Amino acid sequence: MTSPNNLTIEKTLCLIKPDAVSAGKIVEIITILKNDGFHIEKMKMMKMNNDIAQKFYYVHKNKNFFEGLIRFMTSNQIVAMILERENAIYRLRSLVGNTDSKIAAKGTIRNLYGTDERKNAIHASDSYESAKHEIKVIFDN
Ligand code: FUP
Repeated sequence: MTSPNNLTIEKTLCLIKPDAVSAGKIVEIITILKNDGFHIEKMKMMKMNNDIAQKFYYVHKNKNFFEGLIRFMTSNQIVAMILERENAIYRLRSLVGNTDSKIAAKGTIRNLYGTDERKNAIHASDSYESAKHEIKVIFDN
C-alpha cells in the first residue's frame, strides 16, 4: 500500500499495557497516536494468557526479567492495535520513548504514563520482523 505521495505505508503492533489500562489512560494514549497521524487498522481489548505472552516475548525468554514481565502482561486487560502510517515502526518507537519510563524523554508516552522499566504503559514493535511476529501472535488466533 502507498500513500498519496507514494511513500510506503508500514504496519506496526502497539499494546496499551495493563498499568495504563488500569490507570484509565486508553483515550489519552490513542489521542496521541491519532494526532501523530497513525491510522488504526485493527483494535481489540483482551487479556493475554500465559501462552500468548510467552510467544509474544519469546526473544526475552532467557532474561532475568522474563517471569516478572509475563506476570505483569497477563495481570489485566490490554488494548492491542495494528497501526499504519509512513515509517510507522520508527515513528511509534519515537513516540513511545525509552524502555525505562524514569529516563524516557519528556513528552513521550512512557514519560507521561509509565512508572519504571516494567510498568511502561505501552509496547511498540522494534523492527519489521518483530511487527510481523507480534501481529500474528495477537491477531491471528
Ligand atoms: P522495549 O522494546 O522498549 O519495549 O524494551 P525491551 O524489548 O528491551 O523489553 C521488552 C519489555 O520487557 C519491556 F517493555 C518491559 C520488560 N523489561 C523489564 O521488565 N525489565 C527490564 O529491565 C527490561 C525490560
